[in-house]
Amino acid sequence: MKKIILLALFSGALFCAKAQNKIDPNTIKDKMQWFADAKLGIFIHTGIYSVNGIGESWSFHNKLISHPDYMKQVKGFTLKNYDPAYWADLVQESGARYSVITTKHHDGVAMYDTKMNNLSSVKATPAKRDMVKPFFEELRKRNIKTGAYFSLIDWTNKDYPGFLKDSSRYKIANDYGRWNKFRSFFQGQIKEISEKFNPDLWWFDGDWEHSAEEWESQKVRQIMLARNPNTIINGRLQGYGDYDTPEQNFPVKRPTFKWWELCMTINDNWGYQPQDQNWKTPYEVITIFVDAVSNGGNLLLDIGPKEDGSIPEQEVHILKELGAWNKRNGEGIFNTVAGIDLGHFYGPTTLSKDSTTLYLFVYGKATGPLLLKGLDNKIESITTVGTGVALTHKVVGKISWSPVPGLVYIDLPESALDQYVTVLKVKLDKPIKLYTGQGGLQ
Ligand code: FHN
Repeated sequence: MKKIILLALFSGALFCAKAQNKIDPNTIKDKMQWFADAKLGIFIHTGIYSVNGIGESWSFHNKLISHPDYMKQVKGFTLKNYDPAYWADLVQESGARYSVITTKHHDGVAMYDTKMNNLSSVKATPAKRDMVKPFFEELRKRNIKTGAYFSLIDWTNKDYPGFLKDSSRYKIANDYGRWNKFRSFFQGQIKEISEKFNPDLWWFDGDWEHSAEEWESQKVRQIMLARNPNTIINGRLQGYGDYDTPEQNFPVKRPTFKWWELCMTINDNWGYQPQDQNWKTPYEVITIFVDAVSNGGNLLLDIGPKEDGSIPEQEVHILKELGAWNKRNGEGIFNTVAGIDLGHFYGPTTLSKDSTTLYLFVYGKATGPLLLKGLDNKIESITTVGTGVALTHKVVGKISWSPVPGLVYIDLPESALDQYVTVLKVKLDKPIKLYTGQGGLQ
């Protein structure tokens, strides 16, 4: 019943990842450091669904198109303008430190040269190309970490129990041999991807259809770690992943997960759909990004290339604007940690790792005076990160005999504002000390 409700909720858009509960964060702390510092990744949904420009996998699962008609798209997948170096350049220009590409979505069509069956961009489409290999090579040349998205669900595979939304092929309990056959198949693909591409990060999807025991999640984790003990695994392996992945939904309160990443579409869909012109603006993307980082998370921003391998111009524009903003203001983002509570500053903040610098993020056209509360430090200087303008401030209401710090009002002239989000760098005399009491005499 639970499974039916979950599936009903799906239109391929909403999903909130389960907290990882089987992996002790202390045992993986070191390998997670690059991920914690990376802050931004670019997600790429590429697949045959871009031929008709329809929903990735879900369109046939939800019976918007028949499965045979959906699969006919393999014949139109040409990749004739696929330029992996350009893709990697674009990822780099956005400021992202990692990129995750779909090696296989729920439709079962591999985007690499799998030897486990013939359903791949290499064997089944006119592209006759492995997309993953050259992309990873180009990313590595640019020092960008590589991520492999892999769908555990494989609705096209004849040995996979699930198929259309209201029909399945069989029940595992009634045909364990068949399930075992599928398990050898998907685990074989995971071994292949490990051996061929050695991803820095694995991004599983679709674990909700079966339990950890059924997927053999623990064994799957070991397959990947045997090849690369440092590889990072997202939290969609029924409790055997390293970090959590809220999807499309923005956390309002700071998540309690140790490591997390918000995955989000750049318009309303994961893959290329020409009718979807509901692009998020650069301002929206940047504020969402800042929000995630200020709460200790990453943003994995998704794009959907066309069947010929070209990237829609609106996506290029947004990635470039994001990159230009990162170039101006990245000091307040990369290699920082989550900021202070909203009670101290009514906006997002981050801290340098030694917490002697506080970064304040000011959205839109707001100008000062901005208010900082409960800061029990001496301020050495305040400047804007992007434009390097020195700002003046005033401490108000400090009572000499009281331990309660005064209010800090910061002047922010309009001329110092960033086009999107302005970042202020507050240099402190020592690691940040905050007063969190209730005021008064205590
Ligand atoms: O069903 C998929 C969906 O198509 C898309 O791939 C997203 C990306 O996170 N994940 C799934 C649902 O959670």
